[in-house]
Formats: sequence, C-alpha cells, structure tokens
Amino acid sequence: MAKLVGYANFKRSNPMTDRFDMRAFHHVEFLCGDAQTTAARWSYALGMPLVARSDLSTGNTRFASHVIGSGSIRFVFTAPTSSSDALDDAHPSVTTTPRAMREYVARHGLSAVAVAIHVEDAREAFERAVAGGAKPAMPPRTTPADGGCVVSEVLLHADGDALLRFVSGASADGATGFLPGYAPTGAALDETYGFVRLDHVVSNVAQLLPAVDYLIKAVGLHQFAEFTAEDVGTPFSGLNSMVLASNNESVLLPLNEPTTGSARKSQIQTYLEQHDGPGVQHIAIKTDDIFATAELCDELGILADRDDQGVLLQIFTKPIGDRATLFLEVIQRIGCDEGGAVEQKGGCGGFGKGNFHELFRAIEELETRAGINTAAS
Ligand code: TYF
Ligand code: FE
Repeated sequence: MAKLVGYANFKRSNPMTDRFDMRAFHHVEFLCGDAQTTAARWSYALGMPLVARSDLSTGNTRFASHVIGSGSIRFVFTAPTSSSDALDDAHPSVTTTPRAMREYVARHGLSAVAVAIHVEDAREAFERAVAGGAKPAMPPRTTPADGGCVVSEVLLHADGDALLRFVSGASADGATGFLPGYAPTGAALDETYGFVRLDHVVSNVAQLLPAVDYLIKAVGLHQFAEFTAEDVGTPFSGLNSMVLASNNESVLLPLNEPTTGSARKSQIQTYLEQHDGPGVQHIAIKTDDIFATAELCDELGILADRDDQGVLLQIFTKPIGDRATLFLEVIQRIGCDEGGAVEQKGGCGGFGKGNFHELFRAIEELETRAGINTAAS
C-alpha cells in the first residue's frame, strides 16, 4: 500500500515496475456538446491546427470528432450527433456510443474522457492490466482498414468513468494524421506556439491512496514525487498529491485528493462536486520557449520554480469550460539534458511546489468570485 510521507521526506527511485512497455502519452480525448466549436476555440487559443476529422464531411452521421495537434500532442474533441447505442468498427479509438456520450456530457460537461498511452502492444497491455486488477472498459479493438492498430481500455480510476486507453500499431505513431476512421487534413505540425508534447495529466479523486494503489497494481508505474497539505503553504486549499511515472518517466500521472478540516473547502472538493465524480483536472503541455508561448496565451503570468535538477517555468489557465473543473498548464523544463546532448529527463525541475502558494490563492479567489466557495481566505 502506498504511503504519504510529504515532499521533504520523499526519496525518488525508479524500481522499473511497468507491467508492459509504455512509450509516451498518445492523445487526450474530450467529450463535448459540439466538437467543431470546441476544437476551434482550443485550436485558436493554443495555435494547434486541425490535423484530422471524422464528421458529416467524411460521411460520419453518428458523431463528430476533431483532432488538433502540435508536436506529438493530439487533443481529440468528440460530440454525439445521433442517439445510436452501437459502436462502429471503423473508429477503434472512439469507444463511447453516441447515446453514452450524451449522458456523459450532460453529467460532466466538457471533460477528458480518455487519457491515451502509446504502448508496444495494446492487447498485452489490456491483458496485463486486467490481470493486475484494472477494471476492463474496452477489450482490444482493431480494424481491417489499418495495418494492425489496436486500441484497448481500462478505467483510469476504479470508481470513475474516465478511461485509460492503450494504443499500438502502425498508425499509432501519427504518420497518417490520427487513428483509423479519421481523415487527415494535411496540416503542418510545425509547433507554431512551441508546444512539443504532453508533460503530465492530473486526476482528482476522493481518496488518493486507493487510487494510487489501483494504478500501480494495474499498470505498474512508480511514485515519482508527492506533496501533502503541509507542503502547499496556504491553510485553505487542502490537498494531498502523488505523482506516478512510467519506467521511462515520460508518462507522468499525478493524482490529487481533497483534505478536510480547514475553514475553506478544498479546491479538489470543488472539482469533485462540479465534475460529479473523479476525473482529469489539468493537462500540462510542454513548450520549448515559454516566453514566446506566453505572448500568445494571455493568462496568469509565468511562475518559476526549481528542484535539485533543473528549472521549471509554468503558466496556468483559468478553468476552460463552463464548470470550475478542467484547466491547462503550460510548462517549460530547463536542464537534465547534459546541455542538449541527451533527451531531457522526465519531470526535470519538479512540479512547481514553490508556486503552489500563489497558484492556490489565485484559484481560491476565482472560486470566491464565482460564488462557489464562500469561506474567507
Ligand atoms: O501537477 C502538479 O502537481 C502541479 C501543481 O490543484 C498542482 O501543476 C497541483 C494541484 C493543483 C494544481 C496544480
Ligand atoms: Fe501540473
């Protein structure tokens, strides 16, 4: 069973416990009410062009799905356009029926339904994860139209409905735009705003340790960092947090839980109420030039922090959609690459513990102004 010891006492090690070969984040899929509109807003704000689509223009009368990208980042926005309760084999990565999409969006609003990881073999990943106690969500699916693309899924949290998706096969490397069923637009992914890859994808859960144990048993992963309420530096925004990492430390999955007993409701509790259950809280996207990126992202200003290995620069957006749930983090990591001679180590510069105080006060202020958390802070 995982144990919380706090930021200062935590000693990092890499026991190489992955249960199957995990390469990197592949994409994040969001469900929403209107895919074209939502994708267009994100595309404009993040400077990420539309790279692939499946909708009326490609003969899809069941749902609409638009993919934007930069570097290796792919954000997929999917919305139901019918009430069909069947899946279609032409789109192995779309594993929610249009009818279920309606229910999901009504319950959660705009929300990340799936965090996808590029694995060596999505069949093996599914079998091993389920043998390790993962709750199965979608057994391996493939399509004859593609040279061996396989998609499978387990639940990301045992008590939630977000999916941990495994993707493998020829088209998983992005050469064809996106996965089977999508028409590529041919857009150039020349990293207009400097975004190169997903850095970490954070979940909020009601109880941290069972959620950590679930993922470690199911997928492998190891504890990479942690923060407790004491580390946060404001007595109000109570949360405990653990960062899980894959063997290569390229897949970073932090989890947060609310703490109770302070005068003010935890921001994590606000999320659990507004989202209606556990789910993805924020997604950190990595840029090579945060100062260039920041000119185009008119948000909170840059926060800087460091750990024993490198320097971290961060920008946080406000909540993106209608609810105080999902937000984005823009991140630049400096160091841990021997002056550019080797690929940068995952998590270089930490996760911004030195910025928590300022960040969380800003979140508290937003919640107060929105009238969703009225205690003084
Ligand atoms: O991913 C992280 O750990 C940092 C810090 O509600 C953070 O981005 C943690 C919790 C939270 C907001 C940011
Ligand atoms: Fe983060």
